[in-house]
Amino acid sequence: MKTYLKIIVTVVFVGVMSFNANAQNKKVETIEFKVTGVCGMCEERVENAALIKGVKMAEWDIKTQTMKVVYQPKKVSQEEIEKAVAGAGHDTENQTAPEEAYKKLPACCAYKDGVEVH
Ligand SMILES: [Cu+2]
Repeated sequence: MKTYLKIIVTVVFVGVMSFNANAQNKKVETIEFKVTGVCGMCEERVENAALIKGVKMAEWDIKTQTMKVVYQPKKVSQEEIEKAVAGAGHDTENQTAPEEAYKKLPACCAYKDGVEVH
């Protein structure tokens, strides 16, 4: 009978622990950082680029040039998210878009070449 009880306690304990670990992995945080862009096409591009693994939501505001991201810190870092956005051709607060990626942007999105927000 004692062994039986020990097994039950162990099973419950292991269950609670793995439930906790799971909850930890799913914990989300919200961050904001600057992303440069000029139009609705940019919005779609930067939001899609930010939606990498571990990112739950990405919303870019053209007026404030600010990207709001809800993500799981256990799965992805702010640096990785900003790099993904920069990789799509848009400078972020801490990452510069590679020249090749910027050159691929349509003319209406060429924010570094005097194109204003429109
Ligand atoms: Cu654009």
